[in-house]
Amino acid sequence: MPLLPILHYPDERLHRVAKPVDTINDEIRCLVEDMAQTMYAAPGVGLAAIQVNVPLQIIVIDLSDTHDQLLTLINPEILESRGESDCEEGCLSVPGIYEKIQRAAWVKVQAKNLDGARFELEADGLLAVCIQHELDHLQGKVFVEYLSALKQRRILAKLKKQQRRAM
Ligand code: K1U
Ligand code: ZN
Repeated sequence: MPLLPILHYPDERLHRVAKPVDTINDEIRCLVEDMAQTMYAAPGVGLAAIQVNVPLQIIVIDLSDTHDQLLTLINPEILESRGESDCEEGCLSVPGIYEKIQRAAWVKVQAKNLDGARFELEADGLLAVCIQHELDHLQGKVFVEYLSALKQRRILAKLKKQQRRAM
């Protein structure tokens, strides 16, 4: 299973709006498998296809320690949301940056699974936060864009420094 390179903010390709998946075929199933392995190896608890340079509406999430609770959401849509939560978030495309972001505390989401069957899922806690974070990726939005302009400038400077050190 090849690990896929993850795009790093401020790469403009992270700002594309992902397109719906028309047909769930072997190519899509292979991509989902590679995304899952890439997420586990990073390590992370979620990954959107746009982060591996595929602008399609595909998300994988696994909050388990055992890496055996993979959730695949294809063409996901939030149907309902309630409440407020202030949770610290990270992002595999913004390495080393963790910030509190205000989101809905509870969401009901509809998506297709790998068999093409539609399902609904109700989530709270970290799963609700992760679903909203990944759905933002599908709209071309990265979590740091919720922060003030000053914080965003500081984050960009820190990322540039990290990138220079890695060269
Ligand atoms: O979208 C991403 O880049 C994945 C992101 C998901 C996420 C985490 C926390 C709040 C909102 C969204 C990550 O997985 S960041 C890494 C992380 O949270 C983690 C890493 C190792 C173990 C456990 C968590
Ligand atoms: Zn992210």
